[in-house]
Amino acid sequence: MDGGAPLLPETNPESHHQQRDPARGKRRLSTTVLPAVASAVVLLGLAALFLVYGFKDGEGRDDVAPTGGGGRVEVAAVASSRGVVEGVSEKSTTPALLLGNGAGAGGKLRDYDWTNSMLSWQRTAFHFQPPNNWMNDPNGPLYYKGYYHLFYQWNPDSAVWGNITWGHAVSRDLIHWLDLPLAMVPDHWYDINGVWTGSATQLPDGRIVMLYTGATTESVQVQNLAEPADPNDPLLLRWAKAEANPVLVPPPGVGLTDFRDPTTAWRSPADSSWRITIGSKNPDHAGLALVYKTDDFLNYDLLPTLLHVVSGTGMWECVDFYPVATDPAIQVGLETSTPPGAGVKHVLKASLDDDRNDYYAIGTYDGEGADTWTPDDADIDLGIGLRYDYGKFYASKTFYDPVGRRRVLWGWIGETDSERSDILKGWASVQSIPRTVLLDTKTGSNLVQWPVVEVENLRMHGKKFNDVVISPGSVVPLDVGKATQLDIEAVFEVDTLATSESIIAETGAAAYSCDMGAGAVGRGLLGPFGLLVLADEDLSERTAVFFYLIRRADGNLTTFFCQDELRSSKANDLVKRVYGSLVPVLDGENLALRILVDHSIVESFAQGGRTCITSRVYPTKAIYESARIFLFNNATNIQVTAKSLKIWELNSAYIRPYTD
Ligand code: DQQ
Repeated sequence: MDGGAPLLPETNPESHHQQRDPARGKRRLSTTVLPAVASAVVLLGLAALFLVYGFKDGEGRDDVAPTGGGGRVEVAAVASSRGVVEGVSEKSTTPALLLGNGAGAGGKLRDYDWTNSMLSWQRTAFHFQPPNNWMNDPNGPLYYKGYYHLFYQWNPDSAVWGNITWGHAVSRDLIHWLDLPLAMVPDHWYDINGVWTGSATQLPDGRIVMLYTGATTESVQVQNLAEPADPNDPLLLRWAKAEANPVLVPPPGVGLTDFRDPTTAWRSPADSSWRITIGSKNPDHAGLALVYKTDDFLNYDLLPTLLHVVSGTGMWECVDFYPVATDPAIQVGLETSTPPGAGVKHVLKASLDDDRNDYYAIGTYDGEGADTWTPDDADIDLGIGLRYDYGKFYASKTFYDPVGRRRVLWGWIGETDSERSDILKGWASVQSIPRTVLLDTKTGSNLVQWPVVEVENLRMHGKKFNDVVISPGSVVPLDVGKATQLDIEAVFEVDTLATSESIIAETGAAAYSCDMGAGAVGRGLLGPFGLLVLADEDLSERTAVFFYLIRRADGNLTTFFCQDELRSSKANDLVKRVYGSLVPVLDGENLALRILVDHSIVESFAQGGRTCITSRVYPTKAIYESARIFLFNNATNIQVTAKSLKIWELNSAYIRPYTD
């Protein structure tokens, strides 16, 4: 395999650390565009086949009854979800839809008349998606013999959660993917109700151990071990489950369905044996992380102390634990076993089942003593403070990439529509763009996430705008041509005269949050302003990405970064929210944001990735050639200038099924 022609287009991350000039984007056509054009042809062919034959599930049942391009589509068979009865609340939209604007008087959803062309447009072009059906958590990411491997929770039978198996895809560059045959299926008593989430550990001798949660015949959550059946195969096509499985069962005092998602192992700095942590909760509803010690990944000792526990946070799913460098001169990721000490902090992350958000905190790991972790700031402890992403982003996982010397994060972007719509379109969920994660050494108190540099290889023609003035109450159209696959970088300057002289302090930052009031159509003294993406010509649909400043009583500014989906679609059978949070802005910094638009995904990064927001949106009009972008300023007392605006059209990635 190694000596043959590459299966996938290759790019070298080392050559892309420079900021690119959008005007020069076209030059890369010969190296990256042509394979991607070929893939687009394959994808279009596949899409045409889907439209003609519908999406078949594993048993050949039609999940979609397609009509002609503009006709309404109907659900032929309603697959029911098994998540809740099996201990996983996999789809959080239903209750929210019933409470929100989608519900009629009797709590019945008003279904939108989705057409095939609207639904087909929603499929993304450069975010990873399997060919069809339901996907959730990213699992066991790793780099092996020239390939990045991504496994994912997948239902082979339908577009709703259930029958969970491990899908598997490989890439040379984290952007272009070959979707491989299933890595693991539920076929033993210890995982017959699902091959659930797990993580990979690469041992010093190159051996890979994969630990994952299995749901047993009785739906008890146990931990299992699997290894590549052929370590010489760089694609790692076949996996062998250990004879000894399950290698861990819920310990006394831990609920039988509250014991899941083992982490990548790290080496104890004290005795060189391995440690893993597994999420759970206690009877008082405190979320917690158990720590196990192992030498051989078959036998484990539960340590008497918890890695960490936080009251009121409920079940911790998909815990992740990794080191980050504190030295500004070291802008690389750290290998998972990097010991604590000078220049190293540890990040603890948990996915909170209660609210389906990913929280993290930065702190110190005591590896020499009790194997505990302590947050730097108890006020923003895990689950009550910072989040990776303030939009739709869950069950994420990182891995250390030894080639790029970086830590890479993936998250599951779920749907915010109804299960009926997921069945109509035949698929559900997307993985986020892979993001590098570093400690923000300027603030010292948060992470920064940024799309992996290889995304920039997809940049085609770009446009630059400088010094665009956006007066209070105005909307400025930006002529960029096709606006459904974009990479946008914007730097804003706010007229400081106005902010310092004519503004009396608003009631204070505590009085504002992104989701209060009218979102992007509200009018404050110093916000909102930013961009409208996936907007149609007359702005009847648009998704707003914006800043909102508040002058505090002490005269200083507090900055919020928000994303407003309330007017993103005419359809009502959707959850539409205004997401967002505070973003630190240091002295002398301009306001900066980056937005990736990929059909129905808007993934945004403020101030270099200090605060991130991802939306899954469902426009009905602002699609295909009708999608536009605009600048807007709804603040009453500031003039905003887009100092620099770079907008690239992004090519489609090469994501296709593998054939032997
Ligand atoms: N998804 C998996 C579980 C995990 C949950 C099941 C998080 O292992 O806790 O599909 O989304």
